[in-house]
Amino acid sequence: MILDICPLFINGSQKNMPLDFTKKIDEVEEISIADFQEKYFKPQIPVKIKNFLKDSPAFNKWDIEFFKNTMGDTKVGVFDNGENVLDRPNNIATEQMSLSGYLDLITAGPTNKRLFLFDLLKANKALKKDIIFPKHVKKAIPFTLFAFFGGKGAYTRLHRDADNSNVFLTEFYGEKRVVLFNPAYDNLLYRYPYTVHSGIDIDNPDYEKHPGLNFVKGEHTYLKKGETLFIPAKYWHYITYLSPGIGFSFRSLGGFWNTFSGLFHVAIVYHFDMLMRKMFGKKWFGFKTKKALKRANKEIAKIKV
Ligand SMILES: O=C(O)CCC(=O)C(=O)O
Repeated sequence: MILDICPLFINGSQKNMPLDFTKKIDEVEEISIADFQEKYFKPQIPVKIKNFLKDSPAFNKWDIEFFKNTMGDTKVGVFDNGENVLDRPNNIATEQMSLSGYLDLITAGPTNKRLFLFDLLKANKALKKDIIFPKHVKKAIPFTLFAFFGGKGAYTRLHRDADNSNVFLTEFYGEKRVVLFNPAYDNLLYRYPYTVHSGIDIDNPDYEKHPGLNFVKGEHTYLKKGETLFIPAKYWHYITYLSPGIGFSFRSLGGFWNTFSGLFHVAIVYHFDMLMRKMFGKKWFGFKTKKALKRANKEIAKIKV
């Protein structure tokens, strides 16, 4: 169990402190299959691998111009962090536009508009040949190639992935900061029940409202062109775009129980939550918020014993 008490709290000076995600994620230039399996995949420890996809044509090919020239007319769903962001499912876009129009927008200046889980292969099957899955990735899920685009200043709220798969997030253009938290912090990060996201503000935490954050420690890295981050199954992530960025992720199954509970979430829990949202609106969100607070308080009480 990784719960370990944050020293800021012990000193009694927790107010207005930034959240502790100061630990740096391990980085390697390249890694053998055996080392990756033993040091990172089996123990489920995050690692940044700088040249993981160096044999893939995409490594030197995918950038703003490439996407504009090859699929600029494709219609894409665009997300933002506007109203109700904490009570929104992550798969419903707020507006539609052409990919080329979107790329013009993010290169013109800062914007919080993002493409999230944009299904690259559905939009353009030919892209498949640009990616060669490294042999390190066992049980890769071959039909998922999700892209993430964002403008400078865009961010994704703190969440973990609903399908509980292992994620290999690779950046092709620009730079982003990625903050990760171990899945054991689920309650202390105030996950809304029936969802896989949290309402806490990582960059500006409110310790009075969310005292559980005193007990949470995260880790971080910066992802630049060509670099891949291995995010183990169920790890929480929070991503900020430091420049316009283009990345994508591929996935591998996260073990029997993770896969089963992930499928259960996607097939049942998600739809139950959507139904309750429709029926009870803000009241349902209020109920989930209270429940998240209760769970965190219970966890804090256990730690303090
Ligand atoms: O890079 C991004 O914009 C988001 C990535 C992400 O949230 C994910 O892989 O689940």
